[in-house]
Amino acid sequence: MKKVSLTRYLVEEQREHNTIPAELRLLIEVVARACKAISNNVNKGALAGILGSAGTGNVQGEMQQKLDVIANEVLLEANEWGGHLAAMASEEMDSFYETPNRYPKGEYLLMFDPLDGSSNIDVNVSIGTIFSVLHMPQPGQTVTEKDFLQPGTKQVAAGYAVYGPQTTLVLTVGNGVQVFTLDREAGSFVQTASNIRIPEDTKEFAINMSNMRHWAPPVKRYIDECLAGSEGPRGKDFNMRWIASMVADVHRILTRGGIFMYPWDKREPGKAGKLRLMYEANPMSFLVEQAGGASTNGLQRIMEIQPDALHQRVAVIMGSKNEVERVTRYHHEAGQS
Ligand code: P6P
Repeated sequence: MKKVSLTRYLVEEQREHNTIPAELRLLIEVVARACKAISNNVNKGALAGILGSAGTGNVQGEMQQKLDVIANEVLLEANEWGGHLAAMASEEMDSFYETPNRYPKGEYLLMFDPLDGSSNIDVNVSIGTIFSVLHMPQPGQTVTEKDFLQPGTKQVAAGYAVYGPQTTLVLTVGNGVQVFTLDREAGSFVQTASNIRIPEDTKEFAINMSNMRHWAPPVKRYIDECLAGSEGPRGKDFNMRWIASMVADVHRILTRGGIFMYPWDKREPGKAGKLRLMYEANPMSFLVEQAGGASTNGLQRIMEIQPDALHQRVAVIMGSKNEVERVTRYHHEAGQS
């Protein structure tokens, strides 16, 4: 594969498919540079005294890690001055952050989970940054939360960086899924895979099994069948993986197939699920669908859900198409509401 930098990919994609206007290209390059800076911080870890709790909580009611706060700051500072954004929203912030009046406002909205999988930071397990890009409905107007509340089908770009053995950026602008690996010597992301595809079938499922007693029947039925293996109704043995870092689990699925599930459970019946729709489920769903996979909340395509709140949560079932369709079918058969 010829060495194609992220910048060259974006320029050539714009030239050939007109999918990446200059402002969007700038946005993606700025986010990529911010992910490089976050990667450098993550890699320092204890050496820089940035592990452990920040001693503050976020809107999710979660204890923030020092690196959560650092990653959030890096993304805000990198993006606020470029003139490509009207506003940003983050898992770590109660409300959105409008581009300050001292800078020009752009036509895009950027949402992100600055550091997903924080419980893995102190134990040196892969974590990542997830981002989603929407058009500002009325550029130039004062931004309101309502401007963010667009279904996932309206995303113009989505991606994540996974900070693992390699630092990898996975991106879609609606024309397939492209993978870039950080070349630390050159300090740039280089394309290492193009138009990746998720196998429609799999033998690998990802779910937190300790929640089994809380699941709705269709999820229990599906997992029981996987556990029954070749002697059971599926006629094949399954393997299980759970990294407790959505970015790492979804990256594995984009790389070799699988199904990722964080379903609704009865502990918090009022909450649709644990994961957040706008900056976790929607961007990951865009990537998964662009790679030939499927993504539902058990009943409907996640990207068709009309959001009603910035931090709303959603049940997530995504990955290999035939497996996601099976779980979704089980929900419909159960008349699961
Ligand atoms: P549990 C990380 O906190 C996260 O939001 C996702 O990245 C991950 O898939 C999930 O929560 C893990 O949740 O309940 O297994 O710790």
